[in-house]
Amino acid sequence: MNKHLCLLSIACILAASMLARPNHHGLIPYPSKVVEHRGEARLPRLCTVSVSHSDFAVAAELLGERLQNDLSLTVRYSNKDNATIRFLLDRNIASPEGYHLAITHKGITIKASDVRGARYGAFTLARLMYHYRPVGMNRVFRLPLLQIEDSPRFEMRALLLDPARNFLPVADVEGFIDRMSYYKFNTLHLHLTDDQGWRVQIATHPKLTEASKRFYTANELRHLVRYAARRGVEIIPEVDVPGHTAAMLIAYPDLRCDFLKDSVFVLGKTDNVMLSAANERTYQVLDDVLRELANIFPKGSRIHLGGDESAIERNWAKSAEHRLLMQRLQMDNPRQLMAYFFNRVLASARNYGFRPMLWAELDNVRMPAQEYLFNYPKDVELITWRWGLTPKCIELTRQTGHRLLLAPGEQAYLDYPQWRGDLPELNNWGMPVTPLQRSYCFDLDEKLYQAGDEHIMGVMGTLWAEAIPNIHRAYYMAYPRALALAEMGWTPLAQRSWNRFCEALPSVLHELTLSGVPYRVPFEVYERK
Ligand code: TNX
Repeated sequence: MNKHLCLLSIACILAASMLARPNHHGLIPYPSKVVEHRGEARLPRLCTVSVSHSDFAVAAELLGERLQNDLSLTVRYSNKDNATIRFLLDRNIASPEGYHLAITHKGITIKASDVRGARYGAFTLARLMYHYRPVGMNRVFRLPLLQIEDSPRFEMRALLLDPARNFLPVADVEGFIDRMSYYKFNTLHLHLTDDQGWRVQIATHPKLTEASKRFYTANELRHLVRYAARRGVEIIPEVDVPGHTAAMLIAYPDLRCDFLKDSVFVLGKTDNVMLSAANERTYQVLDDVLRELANIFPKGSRIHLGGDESAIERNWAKSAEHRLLMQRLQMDNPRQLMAYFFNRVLASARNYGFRPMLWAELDNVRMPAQEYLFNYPKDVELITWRWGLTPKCIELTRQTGHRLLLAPGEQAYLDYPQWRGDLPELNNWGMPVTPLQRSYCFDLDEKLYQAGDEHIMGVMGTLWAEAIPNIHRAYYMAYPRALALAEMGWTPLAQRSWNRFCEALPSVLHELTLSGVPYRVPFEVYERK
């Protein structure tokens, strides 16, 4: 064969195989739409960045921080039209979290209608630049010519941290927020109170934090709220009542359901005590707590008020004061007192401008679960979590019209081990193993959503911390499974692909390694073929 013809056919085969290979571009969560053109754009090591709208300055700064810190590029902010990377306002982009990213020979543009979208465009670009970073002696950045149109599938992508069980210093929470926002999570649920500790200082009831060595002051939380907001993350504080309240009851024993008032219990060991629903002081203290929290969190913020795992049969059901209250309210079942209790506490929350959330509890936690524990008011957003009950919760809320966040035990409980014999090695009560593939595929395998399931708000991964002593373990348990949940929450169903996700993973893991973020190496991903 003629030498030229031979070279040409090799080139054609190579080009064809490159085009045929589905290219993930190292992107997790994968965007709604990626169009690749032939060719590449070269970027100078001194990048200029401009914004057409002052609101987008924060997106440009966050991009600059990533490029300088992770990729050693020099970034200059400019107001010229010929900057290498330009953020442009485009009011036609319908989703406030959506963006268009174009990499062309003439430079890079990120268009959005809102700072939220501009920020996500910046994060996608930072991820792409990391994936295509020059290696070895070559110092030139070459990016494929791409056009990305992207917006989230669900409005809420959340992770939960549990400083109540094991306290996390402010700086640790900041680092965690940086990382999660980069993967397009927009909500951090902070579980601030539980049996093991009350972690927010309340000026009107100082004893709440007396038993804790460490807790957040109001100013520290204010700082965290601002810090998170700059990165597009809303913090949802949780004050878990009327169960999970041992720490509160150690501080104020008079709030305790009368049945157990005289018995001694050990902080951290007892998880079945409850607040009294019959004592007016309970409502007064909770009102004070909510008023003070309203001074920390912006008006209109969400607040989570718990409602999970209340041992009603062991407490309210056996207590004389609660039996009297039931008589007065003409109730025949102590579980109905939950509606009474929460109607009062929710009234305080609303009064201070909060949007309330609760854990979805069903009256029969063994299948088949038919009813709610009580009729939740319509403005309460619910989180489904119990093993086996997510489909039921979706079905019930489809009927009642409640908005529902998905945190299925089978998929999103990031405190459970990622593989047989893996961490956590302490306080492991026989937790079910939840591998990465389950975190990625559970909702697809179970066909969790139907067309028109507008009431589903999104997804949340929970890092319950009974067995997570510090932030390093929190990262290890979260990653890479949080990436699977990030993609569940962001990427449209039609684009979800376990194989593509696995192919993009090494690039993201590399970045986590270089950033010093611990994670579990998912060896099974490499064995899957
Ligand atoms: C159940 S999930 C709880 C948490 C525990 C977790 C342990 C939920 C609403 N309540 O208090 O930490 O299980 O996996």
